[in-house]
Amino acid sequence: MSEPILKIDGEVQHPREMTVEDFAAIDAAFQIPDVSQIDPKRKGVAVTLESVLALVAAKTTAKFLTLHASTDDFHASVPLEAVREQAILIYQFNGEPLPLAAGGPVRFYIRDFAACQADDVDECANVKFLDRIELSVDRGFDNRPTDEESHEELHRRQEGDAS
Ligand SMILES: Nc1nc2c(c(=O)[nH]1)N[C@H]1C(S)=C(S)[C@@H](COP(=O)(O)O)O[C@H]1N2
Ligand SMILES: [Mo]
Repeated sequence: MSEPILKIDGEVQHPREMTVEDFAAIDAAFQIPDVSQIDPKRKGVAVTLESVLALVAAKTTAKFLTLHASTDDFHASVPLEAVREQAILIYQFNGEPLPLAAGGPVRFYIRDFAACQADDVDECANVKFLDRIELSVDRGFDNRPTDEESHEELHRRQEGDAS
């Protein structure tokens, strides 16, 4: 069995940690076998957020979803209702865990994201290196850039990392 790659906790009945095998074991009805069909810039296999929320039995009191990437200390908190049906978790590519270069081992992806900073649920909320999903009553920690300058700087830094 491999290491857990994602922890889900907070307003859920069954907090848990998931391995890549746990993702792969989710029913085929909730798997997206080829994410490039949704967005040609993305690749890999995903499951719906909804299917993972069902596994942990999210409480009805859960109103916010906070996405934590401890690797680079990036966090986004979004209203659960706004992403519930849209979000997927990309976890695999070519039979291997999703590579870091693609935002792995787990990448949060909202199918209909708004332009950066245009909305609460924007492209910036597509958190890479996701290692924890926290459900909560109130909005959680969020350090997405709030102005154009810091946003550009973040993108410059990411491009620097990638090269
Ligand atoms: N962990 C982490 N996730 C992140 C970021 C980041 O800096 N760290 N940047 C965000 C921003 S601002 C954007 S616009 C998208 C960009 O995704 P892309 O590089 O795959 O196009 O990732 C988001 N997810
Ligand atoms: Mo962004």
